[in-house]
Amino acid sequence: MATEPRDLPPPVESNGNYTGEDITVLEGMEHVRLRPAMYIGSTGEMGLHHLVYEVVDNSVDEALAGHAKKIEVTIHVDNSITVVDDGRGIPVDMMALANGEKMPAVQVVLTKLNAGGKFDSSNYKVSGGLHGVGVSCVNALSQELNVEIWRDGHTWEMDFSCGIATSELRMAGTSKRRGTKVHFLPDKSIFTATEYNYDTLAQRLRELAFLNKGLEIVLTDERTSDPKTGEARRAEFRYAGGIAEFVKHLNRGKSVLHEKPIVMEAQRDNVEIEIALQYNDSYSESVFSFANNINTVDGGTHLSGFRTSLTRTINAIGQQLGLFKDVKENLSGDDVREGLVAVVSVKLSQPQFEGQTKGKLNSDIAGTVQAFVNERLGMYLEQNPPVARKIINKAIEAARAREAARKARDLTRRKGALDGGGLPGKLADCSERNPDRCELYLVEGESAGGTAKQGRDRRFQAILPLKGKILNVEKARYDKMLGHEEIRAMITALGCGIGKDDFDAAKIRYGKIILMTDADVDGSHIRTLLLTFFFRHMTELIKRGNIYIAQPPLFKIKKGRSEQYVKDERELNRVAIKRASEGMIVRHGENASHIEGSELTRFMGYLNEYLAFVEKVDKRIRNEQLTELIARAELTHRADFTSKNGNEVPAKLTHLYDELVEHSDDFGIKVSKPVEDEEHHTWSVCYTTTQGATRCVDYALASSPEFRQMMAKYSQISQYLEPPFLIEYAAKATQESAAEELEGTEFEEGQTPAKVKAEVKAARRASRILHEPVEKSTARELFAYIVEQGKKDYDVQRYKGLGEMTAPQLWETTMDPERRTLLQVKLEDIAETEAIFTTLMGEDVESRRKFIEDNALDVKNLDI
Ligand code: 0RA
Repeated sequence: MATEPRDLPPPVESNGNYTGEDITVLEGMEHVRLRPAMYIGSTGEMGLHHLVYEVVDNSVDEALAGHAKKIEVTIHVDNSITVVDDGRGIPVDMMALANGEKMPAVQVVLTKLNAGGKFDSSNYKVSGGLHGVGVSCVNALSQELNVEIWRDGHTWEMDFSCGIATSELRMAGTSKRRGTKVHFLPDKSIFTATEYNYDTLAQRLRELAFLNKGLEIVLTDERTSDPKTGEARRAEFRYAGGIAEFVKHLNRGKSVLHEKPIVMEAQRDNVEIEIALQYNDSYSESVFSFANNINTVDGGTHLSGFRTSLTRTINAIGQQLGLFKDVKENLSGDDVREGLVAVVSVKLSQPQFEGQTKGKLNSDIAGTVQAFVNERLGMYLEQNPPVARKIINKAIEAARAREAARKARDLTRRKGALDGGGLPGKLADCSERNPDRCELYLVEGESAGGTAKQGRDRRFQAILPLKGKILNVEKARYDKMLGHEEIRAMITALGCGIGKDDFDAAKIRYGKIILMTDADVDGSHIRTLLLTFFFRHMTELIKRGNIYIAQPPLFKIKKGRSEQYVKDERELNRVAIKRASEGMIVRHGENASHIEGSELTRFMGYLNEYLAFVEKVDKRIRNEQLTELIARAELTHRADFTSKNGNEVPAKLTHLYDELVEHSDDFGIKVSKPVEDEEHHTWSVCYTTTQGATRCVDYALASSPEFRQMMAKYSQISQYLEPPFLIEYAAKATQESAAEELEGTEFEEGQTPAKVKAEVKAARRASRILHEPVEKSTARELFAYIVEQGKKDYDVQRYKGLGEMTAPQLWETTMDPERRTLLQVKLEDIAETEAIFTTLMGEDVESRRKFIEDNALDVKNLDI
């Protein structure tokens, strides 16, 4: 770490040692589980991600104290998380508690609330999660938590569940490493959200790397794999330049007024201050402030100190340089912040935060920061007059434009164009008046708008069709924006006004504002333009969760005149499986027992999930047939890898070894004798491929989340999984005529549909014998064959335009609250949202083209 030394706060413990008595347990772990929101803010997506930040913050503390250099975060396939650092390792020695009980320090850290604080009080702890509650909260809220510690030449392990130790601390083996690994699975009975968002974690970890220069953070997402390389998605964050690089990152794709960010850093009055700023030629402001690595979204004393000084300094230098000859008033704060990108980061001991979300710094440091910026920024601008001139001239231009905009707004306001007075002509309003029940669809194009008007439920759904591309508000000043017809129509329809003085979110006429655009490049561009508008001018609506994105179906399947829309790839497979498994028998294994009908459909569903995990596990094995064979060895417990008397190879592993040797020619592998691993005292079997790669079936593989999940699915269907598989199916023609027969039948009294169905079934069964069975030797091939059969004769199209659908289809697939899925637009991280908008909206045509290409059809990436 390249940070300057800091003054230490007065130590609480005179000798710096911790003892059991020091740990004040304020409340039990039960309370954390009872009132999780009190500790981590929410049990939704935010809280779920907080668990990661909480653990990572402990590792960042190790880094800030100079003991760790690298932190690795992994998202596993079951949405469990592993955080590994190369710090000192959580202490493992025995401690005496206040009640005389003794337990290992690591258990204290992980099971006693606020224990961390006591340990660290002799350190200079500057980091801290948003709630700073400690890793014991993460433990309390995890179904499962395992620690591995490398310390003093040993490997230590301990397991927990819901905050309670489920094992002793064990010395598992020997190791030269140093550090801590924490693996946890958030408790599904507590969290309402269970899926980690890669981008959310990436943003925060990148931010931490920017804020702590030199620290390396690696994020890996084992749930995904690159279609080309098969590798898990991965990002490495390490910035030697710290927040100066942060500012450059925020300005990427923009035209900057000066090449290098202005950087000011020093320690004043026990506060470490780091500020970087760089102007671009846009009209918006992006200033981010942090206190002890926490993003202070509501600013606070550090930010106001900076702002005050910025305005003062720029006015003072402007006077000095004689730039204000024909400017009447001083430049305002808004003027000097137009086009400003800045990061203000302070680190101090015992920071005071205000408000429930700790979004505002309250410590008395405004004067310190202001004096510091006065001095450093003043000096910089004096020494760099060309830069000073550019910045000040831009601010002067901003002041003039602001005056013009004020006049324009007054004019439009007088004409009544922006209040709800006269609604736009092309708005098809709803009859309901209570905003909570009303929805406004902003629809791309007049024609889709027309379809939506016919398809909607006019009681609560209003439609506003938008013509062509709306104005890019990123590139236009206020007055020009208010002159744009589509934007004016939108503002009027929304009814909440616009601008600093007039906007009032409470006046919104619709609780849900739903963007409905085509699933193509143009559509995603229009959606982005709309989001830019809301982001820049009605941020509050995004914060309140009023903005949504409609999700039209992704596929259309057609056969003859009948057509069906399906939501996504999963559903497409489900439909295909259902179709194919009608009239099909699958025999499996040596004794050829068979499955058919609904049992087969259900089996296919499980098989689909099982194969998804086989694919993940196969990232390590690289031969699916071999992976399936390893699954059949059923190595699920640690005991399967250990032997009672220590030096005997465990039975299941011996069996696997024999199987591998037997099939070594088929797989092209060379198997070596089982070996015992030093670090964990477990046995493993390894083999070498023809390419020379050595792979091992060991406890690490078997305890990986993907392997566990694969085995969980395996156990549901293991009885059916013995190859070979024989597929017998009904003649296509017979199937079809049977289906037609069923559809066309008008049922007479006494003739039940069930009876007709039974007849059709019998006809199919009879026709089957006419066909040669098809043989498949792996579960994967079986699955692929059945899906292929299900898609046969059906025309599967990637659906494109909203205009393709009829009004009833649009209602059924996209607008009906009972059946649709809406994506809520979130403002999780303004910094990154800003960067994405810049990529899309800014000058850099090449990066914009690439971004749109990469993301055009992936709506999720725009779920900002
Ligand atoms: C308590 C005391 C010490 C280190 C830690 C906790 C610690 C916790 C975590 C959590 C993740 N990684 C961690 N690394 C360290 C001080 C250790 C000492 O004095 O040796």
